Amino acid sequence: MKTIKSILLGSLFALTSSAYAHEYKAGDLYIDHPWSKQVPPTSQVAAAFFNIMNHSNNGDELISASSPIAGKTELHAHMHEDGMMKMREVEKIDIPANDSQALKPGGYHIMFFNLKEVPQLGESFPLTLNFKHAGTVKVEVKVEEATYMPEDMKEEMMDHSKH
Ligand SMILES: [Cu+2]
Repeated sequence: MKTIKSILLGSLFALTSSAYAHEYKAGDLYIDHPWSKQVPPTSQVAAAFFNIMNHSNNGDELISASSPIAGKTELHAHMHEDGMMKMREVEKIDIPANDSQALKPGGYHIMFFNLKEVPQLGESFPLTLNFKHAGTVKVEVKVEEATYMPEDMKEEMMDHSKH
């Protein structure tokens, strides 16, 4: 028999359709294709990535995030320290005026801890983003395969391989 808790958590997930564009707007900010890398069903952690375009003459900041799937949600950065890649929590993620900021593997990301239920491939889960100026926007994060890479990252790698 299903517990009430698992029924409630189960309803947080929905199958996403590729028929509609997966893009969100918060003021002058455009958030493109929020996605998460598939993790094992026993994982306690997951991460989310997306590109933010700022069509405003003023800079903005992503100041916090939250999701019902996680006990704790943090803004993270990856950085080189003593020759090693480490990740740590940051207070905010800057979004420059008339520019974009990419959250991607190896860079800035949203980190989920103490997962209450692990979203599986093909599912999506809600994420609330709080911006200093643009305010709050709720997006759906789509779970992608472990090998998934966004178009802009593919292009970056192609550029590097030319040199
Ligand atoms: Cu992290």
